Amino acid sequence: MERTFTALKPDAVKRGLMGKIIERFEQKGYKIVAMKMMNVSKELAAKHYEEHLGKPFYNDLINYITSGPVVAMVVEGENVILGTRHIVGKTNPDEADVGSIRADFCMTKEYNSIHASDSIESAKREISLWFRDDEICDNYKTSLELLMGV
Ligand code: 3AN
Repeated sequence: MERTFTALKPDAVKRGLMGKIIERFEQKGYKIVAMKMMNVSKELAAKHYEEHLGKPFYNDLINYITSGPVVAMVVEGENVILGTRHIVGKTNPDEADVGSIRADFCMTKEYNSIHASDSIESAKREISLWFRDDEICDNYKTSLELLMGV
């Protein structure tokens, strides 16, 4: 089963949106196989956002993601990488589809509440960057898995 990495950013934590956002993944039927609240070091932030090094918003991005707690998650499900990008919505909340997290909860692309991997390669890279293997808790079945007999 495919896995993706997602992280609730400090604005989502501070605004009390954690439950509402996590609920969307649960109600979709995805399986949360890892989750932790953490303060992000500058080193981890730099590795995570290495593709943006040199861009005008890079320093603000690093300062922001390290400014308060983040809730990092690994989510599992069929086509979960693409599905999660749809649930999250476009980077710019003004362009995100209504019903997506960024359209419904966010006003700016700087404070856009959530990160989600954009490809199989970045999901693999980000999961291993943020989680150790023994932090993955896939030793349970969701009700949907039981229904589907998987
Ligand atoms: P996404 O999170 O939608 O995959 P990326 O990977 O292009 O977007 O950008 C990473 C993060 O950098 C975004 N979530 C957003 O917080 C920030 N960002 C991206 N583009 C801009 C921009 N033009 N101005 C300010 N911040 C930006």
